Amino acid sequence: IAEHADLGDFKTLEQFILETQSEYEHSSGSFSRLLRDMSVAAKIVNRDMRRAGLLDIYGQTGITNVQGEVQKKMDALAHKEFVLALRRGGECCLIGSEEHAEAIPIDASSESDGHYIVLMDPLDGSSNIDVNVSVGTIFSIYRIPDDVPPEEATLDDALQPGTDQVAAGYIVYGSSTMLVYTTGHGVNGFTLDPSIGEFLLSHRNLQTPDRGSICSINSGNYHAFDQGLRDYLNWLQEYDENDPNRPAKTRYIGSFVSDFHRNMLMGGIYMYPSTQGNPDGKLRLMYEANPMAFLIEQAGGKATNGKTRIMELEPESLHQRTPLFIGSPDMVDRAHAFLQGNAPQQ
Ligand code: P6P
Repeated sequence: IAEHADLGDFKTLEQFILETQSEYEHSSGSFSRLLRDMSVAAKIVNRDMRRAGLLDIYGQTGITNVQGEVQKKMDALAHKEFVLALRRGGECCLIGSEEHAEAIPIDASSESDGHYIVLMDPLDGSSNIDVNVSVGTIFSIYRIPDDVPPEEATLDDALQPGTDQVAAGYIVYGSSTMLVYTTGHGVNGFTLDPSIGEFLLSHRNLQTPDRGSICSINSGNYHAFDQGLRDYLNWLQEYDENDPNRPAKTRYIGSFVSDFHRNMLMGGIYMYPSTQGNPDGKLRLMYEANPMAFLIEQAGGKATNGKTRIMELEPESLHQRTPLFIGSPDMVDRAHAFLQGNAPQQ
């Protein structure tokens, strides 16, 4: 049988990391182990996520997190699993999490250089958990400045612009569980085969279409939108016999990771602008907008705050929010044209 087996493209995440990272990082392998640690936590969260209803861990801890949102048990569990995996791995020295007001120092293990910082939203879209809608984990990885010993790393060392990220990725716990990440050399997606507990390469070198027909936005905030954005949304809904992408389809799951993932694959734009309830936008810069901006740019797309490239924004705090326009490049450009009042006539 062996000589006839179709080798196909069977490649585990670990094999892929070993093959690709050795080209990029100095020989320490520390970064590769960090990615492995993240994938281990992802498998544990996935396991708990798939059993949540049975283990009665839906529902709430009653704790209110720094966002003022009541923490769901799965939120807290996901946060704990990622922190534990990173502590065990010892490759990072500082964690920033949506679920924790302050940065969390981690004792880097003696045998690693531990120069990495992980910023994460352990479980984004958690309001969907109890209604069994897809949710996801988002992470962003930086190196601490070379002159900072790991044990002295502070939050200031984490507040670097998105352009300084060394890696970014997400796990989407959907109809299947996928881990998608970039280290600045393209975007690759891995689908979990639960029967063998391995993430297998399923989406090599993802590229997002230049334009698409999907618009993801909470139209319930229409009353608060600038006129330019209203004009863009109205333009998207107009029929144009010469434009296969209009009228656009509205797809808004209420779970950023899922909306982002679908739009990256099919083409589309996700927008969370300034609203009455969230005048600075709702998405957080450091562990939602920046990592997804890194990914979408590596996939050929764009991410801005309506004016400025997300990854060039100078961070001021761990949990700061930003308006976000992210997805197919032509759609982000078109949104900008409307926002700046020079809407194209056609
Ligand atoms: P709204 C989830 O809380 C989240 O941060 C994103 O995942 C999602 O796209 C957005 O908020 C939904 O917010 O205000 O439209 O319900």
